[in-house]
Amino acid sequence: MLFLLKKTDARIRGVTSGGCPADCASGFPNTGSLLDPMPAVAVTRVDSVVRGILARSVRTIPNASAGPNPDPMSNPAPDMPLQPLVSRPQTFLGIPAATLPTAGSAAIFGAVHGTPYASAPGESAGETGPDAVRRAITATSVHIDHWDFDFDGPLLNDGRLQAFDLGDVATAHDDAAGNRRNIESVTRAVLDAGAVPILIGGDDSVAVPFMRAFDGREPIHLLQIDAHIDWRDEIDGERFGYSSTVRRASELDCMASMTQVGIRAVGSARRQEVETALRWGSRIVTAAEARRDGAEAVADLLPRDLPLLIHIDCDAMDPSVCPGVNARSPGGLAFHEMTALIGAAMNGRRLAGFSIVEFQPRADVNDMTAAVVGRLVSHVLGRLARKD
Ligand SMILES: [Mn+2]
Repeated sequence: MLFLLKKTDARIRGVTSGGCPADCASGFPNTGSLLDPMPAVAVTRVDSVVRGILARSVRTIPNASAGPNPDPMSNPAPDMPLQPLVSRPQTFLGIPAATLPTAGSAAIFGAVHGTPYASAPGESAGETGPDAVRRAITATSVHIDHWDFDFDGPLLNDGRLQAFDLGDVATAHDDAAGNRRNIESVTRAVLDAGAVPILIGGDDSVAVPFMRAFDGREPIHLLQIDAHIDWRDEIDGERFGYSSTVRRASELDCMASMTQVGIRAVGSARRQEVETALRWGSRIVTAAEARRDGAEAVADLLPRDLPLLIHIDCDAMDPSVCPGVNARSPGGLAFHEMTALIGAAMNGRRLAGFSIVEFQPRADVNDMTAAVVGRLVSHVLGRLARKD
């Protein structure tokens, strides 16, 4: 019954989490038995396992906060049942909604909140990133079964790929521990179902629990495409914020190796972060190098014997392509350079998961970024639909 904790509970559990050496060693607060790694189960058992998680997660909120309620997720109405997944009025490209994907399918879900820095402003009322992407891509692509000229056929290859929209992970601006718990839990459930998780953020901190969900499984290679390396151990004491995503990923047992592409200009990294990343074994490919050498050459740097986790920060792309980000950095990748890199990376490699983060709707210009994010996710679907 404690799966989705509200603010007060989360604070209490955060304070009392010091007595959990295993969890504290990994830097995560004690999240209780529900976050214990789920046992390996046969696919036929997955459905009941996930349903069990969902059933245990339903929780009644006895008291709603007083005052204005711009965000129903952070201030639920009295007695509103909460689950880790919240269905949305529109699905991505009109694909079926589901709470449990089938084996071999692609499972798209949004996560609006992760671990905000204390200095970060709360989100403004209005459309969230995942919903803006759903609306923009569905409006511009019209019908998913129409001819897609990027793939010389319908996007999902006449049903070769099943894709589902799980809705959004239940998150709240001021419940970072709960957000991490829910994002990891939903991602683990998707992986247990044998589906490929596709996450739409949210800022880059939503990828911390997303990547953690891959731990305890097979070794993977991380392809991070970003203007920034995100190797800070902490900022103002926060270790799970958007500048620490790759640092936290590097600490996972499953993270065998990584390549960071599109890096440029100045971010949160100082000399010590660069040295730490290189000492760990990260291969850093700057935006200038990626442009000079091309997508195929960059993809050739990736191992062929490891499943690939592709993680994109929208600021990897040029602001003229993706203006809707918090940190616009000139000199980024063009759209066709990004799709070429995704395609070359997925060619001959199994995709373990995909995440795209840092789309900020209030900084967008006429839905440009929303459409680009939607189309990049579509490219991943199109590639998955054309695997052997
Ligand atoms: Mn970035």
